[in-house]
Amino acid sequence: MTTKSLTFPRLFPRPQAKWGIWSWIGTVDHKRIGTLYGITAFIWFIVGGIEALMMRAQLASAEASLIDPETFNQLFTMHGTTMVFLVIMPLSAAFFNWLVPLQIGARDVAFPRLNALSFWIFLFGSLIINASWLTGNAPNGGWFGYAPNSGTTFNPGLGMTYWIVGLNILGVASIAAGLNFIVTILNMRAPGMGMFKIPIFTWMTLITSILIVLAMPILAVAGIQLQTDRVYGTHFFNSLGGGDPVMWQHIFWLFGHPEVYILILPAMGIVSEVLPTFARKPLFGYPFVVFAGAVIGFMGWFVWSHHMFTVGLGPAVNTAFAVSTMLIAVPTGVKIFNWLGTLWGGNIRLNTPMLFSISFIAMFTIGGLSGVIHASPPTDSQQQDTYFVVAHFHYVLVGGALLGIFSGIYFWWPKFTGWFLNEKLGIANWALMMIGFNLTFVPQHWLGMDGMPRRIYTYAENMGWENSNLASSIGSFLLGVGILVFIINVFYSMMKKKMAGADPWDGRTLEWSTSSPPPEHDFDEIPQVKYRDQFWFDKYPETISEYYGHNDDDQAVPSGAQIDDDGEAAELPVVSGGADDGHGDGHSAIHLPDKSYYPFILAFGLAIFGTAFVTDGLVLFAGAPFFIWGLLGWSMEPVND
Ligand code: HEM
Ligand SMILES: [Cu+2]
Repeated sequence: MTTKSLTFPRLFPRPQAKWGIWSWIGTVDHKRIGTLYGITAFIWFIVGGIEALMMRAQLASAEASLIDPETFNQLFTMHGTTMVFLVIMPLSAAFFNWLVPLQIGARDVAFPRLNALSFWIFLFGSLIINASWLTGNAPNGGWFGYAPNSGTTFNPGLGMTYWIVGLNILGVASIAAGLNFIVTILNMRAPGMGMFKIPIFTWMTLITSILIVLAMPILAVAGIQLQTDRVYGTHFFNSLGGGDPVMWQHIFWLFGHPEVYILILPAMGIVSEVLPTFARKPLFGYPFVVFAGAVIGFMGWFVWSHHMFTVGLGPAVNTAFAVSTMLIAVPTGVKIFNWLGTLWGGNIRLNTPMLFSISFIAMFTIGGLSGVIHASPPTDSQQQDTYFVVAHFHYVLVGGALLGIFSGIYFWWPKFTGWFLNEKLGIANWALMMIGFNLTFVPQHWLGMDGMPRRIYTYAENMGWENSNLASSIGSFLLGVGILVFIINVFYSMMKKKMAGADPWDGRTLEWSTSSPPPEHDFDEIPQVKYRDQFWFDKYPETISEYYGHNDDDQAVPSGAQIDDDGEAAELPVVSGGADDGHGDGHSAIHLPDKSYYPFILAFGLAIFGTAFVTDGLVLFAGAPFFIWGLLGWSMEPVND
């Protein structure tokens, strides 16, 4: 008995166009979704950067009046929120999307339409938050929105509602993407690729995705509680109503500290791919780097109150969190030593991606060390809420995450596009960013030690902070020029188009075995994996014995065999490219997910729902048709129609 599957009437045909806007709106291709994340996040990086430069212009001299206090509050809130949720996270997602299927030998992620949905929800969420600028009501309560300041008593405007609604919508996008990558990495690896043959970047993607799926719901709960306090008069964080504003801090940092690892682990994965390639050595201590990443991800849940040493939780609690925070320096140190071990004795090529990766190690270590300094409650009680803290987190987020991401951009750009970014402009980009970055944030360490509070829109002339602030502001504009040189490099190289070929760097992992850019189906044949760095050993089989102490044929695996983690072989039909699949529909044996508009339509409906919270409840009804249409169309979308 055949089951008749329900179909939902198509209001317009499935997207077929290979190019043009409709091909992007209907795409479910992980590579295209990666590109969409990359371009969108880079545009927000420019916006977040301009917000930062406006603040630095205001702080370049004492008692300046370029920017009024309320606007300054909105600037640092939007800058912090933008850089964390609209720049570093989606730039990492751009790499996850582009690289994970290629690195594990798959043709796409596990849920391609869900992947598209994540991107569109992210886009609409980011537009909703930034639309607040147009209403003059941008969020102003800081990127961690402390209660009771973020409640309506002190903040009656819609700014913090934009913040909460926007972050909750972004949370949906991140959680959906996180689930997608966990399932993809656990289920879609090529035959033979056991867990300890997965490239490090993909491992860090897995750990980051698990953190995202666990941490984002916590922020969502806090956001909903704050929103009901703001709109429906509940008292979660209102002490007059029996609530507790300190509870907001606990809930926010329970999310917030794992969040910093969500920001840094992808960059650590990138650096762990770049260093071996340009040192021409396998990563030193691969298992230790994997375990250190997992331990960091795990211990990251037990340190959140180090953000609250001065709240008054008492010596016992402070001591416990001081110890857990200092302990987390150990797995971080293990990674740093393994990166240095990889460089040690290597045949080093100092090109742009390598310069960014080596700078990452140095700058991140500086940020890590200032972190260990204020992991001790007594010193933190002097540094809390000063520019020392601002310097610390910019060393780990700009010196760490951002420099790591730039290394990845220069490293995989030839794979994404088929052509190189210009090396000379690349070095200029790196040098300007490094000089600008250090000139911006080094002086902030001693400004903080000298008592300059963070988030002040100006300072008195007699404080003696002028020179350091002027240097810091000049540095930030130099950093801005560095980013400008990067943009020039992209357009200049696009004109020059110096072609790169499939494997321009003599890479080690599977993404370099495909063409540049890869074909839509990624691999003509699903790769067979026997070793970590399989592509390297495909190219240099003679080196296998050097690394594994045996020759290739000892461990020969029949082609097409499915290998589980213990290396046991099981017969599977060989999947090869091009052959007709016998459906008489001209489709080859390579099945690719079909394009679909429904993720876009569903995300659009959800976004309209969100705007109802900052406009009028009735707007919900405008979102409902799109939401229902998207949901039903998607769930009843036939395959290959
Ligand atoms: C690219 C150059 C950057 C410059 C020049 C810069 C500059 C600034 C400035 C001036 C502030 C306000 C400090 C205060 O008044 O307390 C700030 C705050 C902040 N920045 Fe950056 N920043 C940059 C990049 C980044 C990046 C890449 C991140 C990554 C996530 C980031 C995250 C933050 C956060 C979270 C805050 C705190 C906002 C708050 O107090 O609510 N910044 N930054
Ligand atoms: Cu923390």
